Amino acid sequence: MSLVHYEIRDGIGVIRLNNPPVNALSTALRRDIQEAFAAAREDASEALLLICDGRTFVAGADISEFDKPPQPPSLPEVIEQIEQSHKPVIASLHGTALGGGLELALACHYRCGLASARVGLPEVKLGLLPGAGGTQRLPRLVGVEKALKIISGGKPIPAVEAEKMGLLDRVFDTGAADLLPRALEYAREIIDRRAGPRRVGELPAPSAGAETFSQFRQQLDKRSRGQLAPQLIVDAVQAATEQPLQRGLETERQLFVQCRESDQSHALRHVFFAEREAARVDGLEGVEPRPVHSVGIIGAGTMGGGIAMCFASAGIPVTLLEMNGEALERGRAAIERNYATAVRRGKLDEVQKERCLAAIRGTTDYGDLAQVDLVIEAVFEDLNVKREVFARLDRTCRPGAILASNTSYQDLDAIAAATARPYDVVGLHFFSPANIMKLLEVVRGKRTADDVLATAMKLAKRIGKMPVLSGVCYGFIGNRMLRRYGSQAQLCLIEGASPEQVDGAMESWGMAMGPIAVGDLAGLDIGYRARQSLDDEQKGDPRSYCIADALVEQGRLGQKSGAGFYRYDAETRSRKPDPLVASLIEEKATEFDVVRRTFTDAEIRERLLLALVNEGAKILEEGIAQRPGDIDVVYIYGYGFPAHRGGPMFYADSRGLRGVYAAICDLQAQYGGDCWEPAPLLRELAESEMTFAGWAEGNRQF
Ligand code: 3H9
Repeated sequence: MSLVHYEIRDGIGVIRLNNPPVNALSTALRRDIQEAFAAAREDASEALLLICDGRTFVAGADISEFDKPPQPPSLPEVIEQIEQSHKPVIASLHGTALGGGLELALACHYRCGLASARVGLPEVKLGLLPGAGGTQRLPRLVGVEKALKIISGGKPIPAVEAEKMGLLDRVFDTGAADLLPRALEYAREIIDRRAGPRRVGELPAPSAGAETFSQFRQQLDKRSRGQLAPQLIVDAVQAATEQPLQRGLETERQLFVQCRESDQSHALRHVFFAEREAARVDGLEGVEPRPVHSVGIIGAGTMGGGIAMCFASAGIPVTLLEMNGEALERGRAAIERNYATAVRRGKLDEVQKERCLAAIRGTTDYGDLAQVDLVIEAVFEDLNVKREVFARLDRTCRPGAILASNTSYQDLDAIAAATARPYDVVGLHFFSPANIMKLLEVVRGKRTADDVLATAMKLAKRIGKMPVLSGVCYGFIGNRMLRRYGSQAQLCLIEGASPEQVDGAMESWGMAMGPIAVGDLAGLDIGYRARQSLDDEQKGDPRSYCIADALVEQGRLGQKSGAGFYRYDAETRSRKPDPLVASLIEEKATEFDVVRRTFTDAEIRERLLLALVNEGAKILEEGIAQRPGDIDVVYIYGYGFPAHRGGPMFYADSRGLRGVYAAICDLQAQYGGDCWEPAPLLRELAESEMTFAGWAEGNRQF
């Protein structure tokens, strides 16, 4: 059956695309579009209208086809055919016209659409550049500077803004049902005006001085350090100013293929699909989630306040509970400050801010939680305190309410056991600052009910989070791996590297922030306090925390106290190495009989990254994570792992598990310890020349 329906309405040939879910330009769709335009060429229609069924206009090329051999017709061929049509062609947009979808619209002679539509060229987020004329046509239409911004930023823009810059010709402020009649009227107007085809490709080449490009490249160097696509985007747009259309299109094609074949694009495409997959819990298909109309949050500290903001911003009323009025007031003031910052940064307007604040009601009375649909506990990280809270919730909340804990380390099953309804208990591990960070670990206890889990996954999306399922273990997926990573960073220090070398080695590789600086940012007292509740075995190798403990005992808690591993400038918060810390590290090395040596950056990276991979393999094998891609999503969204490297498990797969396993065995021989005990799954996959991804796929089929 054809994916394109064609009919003539009042002299206008209506070409309707229907390729759910997002009308991606698969081979079959490209072929059917080509056939429809060929059929329309000689018929009685006076103009052609390109429109889509379903929730959106075309969302781009079909990303899943990029790893397969290309099949004709190519998108540039289809686009050329449309642009050359001798009848005027009008694109009619709704939803999102993205990537190849916007390029298709740019091949049309006129563009109209709903005011609610958004348009963009997000290829850069996949490590690509627009490969079907976007880098050549967009600057001809909107100028070089705007085009550079749109293409290298990848962020879709609203239709109204697009109209202002001449990217859209007509915007309709109506609902989706009226799009077709309004677009037909617009097409009729074009016929009556005898406006004829207006080809973007025939507009004069855009102009810009060499300086525009060099300045933009410099900005990109800072913003997207180490990434290929943004730089090649500038090359492609520059070609539009220097070459005639056909040559420019060839240049764009070459650069597109270079990007498509790059490791970075493979990694980013993996992340695209992993993000979507992570939101699915195997075995929960068809389970009906519980309705959630109201939420209670216990604890108005940094975490509780941030969580309250997530729900309030999504329009879900929140009851925020604290022990006393003073704590509640402090929490409320912090929330107000955060919303005020969002307004200052243009993310919210005053009306939205007031609406959000009005959605949060403070209380000190547990009774006010009796009727809410979901309660999230965000109190002090102590098992007994949390169990008391849950016992109380059990007595207070209505039957069927979901009881969630935001714990980052405690045993969720032990918390659930404090209630008579462990099946209603789930972990919702938000990351700090909770109103900003996208990651949400949804923790499934031994007895969590399926519909509770389904509710948590769905709700996460509603509040704009990226949910990933985790089983119960110390630290769940992210913090369990972080512990290994952080320990290795500390061991590198005591063995001879400086804090700035460790951070520099990871940041130059692409991590958003090095591990030592992250510790200072989070506050060294947090780990210190957490260690107080552990026995020596749980604490691990004392060499991996003795320096941090000593710093805390000197009152150096990190950024918040002006000093931790680094010294911080009070105003700019920029970090500076501190000779006192260098001496402290040496002292500790002497105390623990460690002979210090020099490190290369590569050695530091090897230890830190392989520590993540080995622990990740254990997590996978134990079934704590559903899939390797889930672990990648956790690390990218929660811990600043560079998306263009695909996450730790993708990194290991791309490097080859045989080599990874051999390197971990070498580290084990050199350093010993639990961290380097190779994960049995890793050994098995290395020996059978497999990848984590291949193993996960096989498991699923099995
Ligand atoms: C490109 O166009 C290159 C050209 O310049 C040159 C070519 C020569 N392909 O996100 P959702 C699937 S590069 C294949 O959950 P939403 C997605 O995997 C492309 N599949 O929905 C999911 O499948 P499943 C440039 C795609 O409503 C389902 O659709 N375009 C594609 O939250 C629903 O997706 C982009 O980068 C695709 N292009 O958001 C746009 N897009 O249900 C990428 C989606 O099995 N897409 N799927 O998991 C998006 O940003 C969002 O999907 C969109 C809808 C905003 C459209």
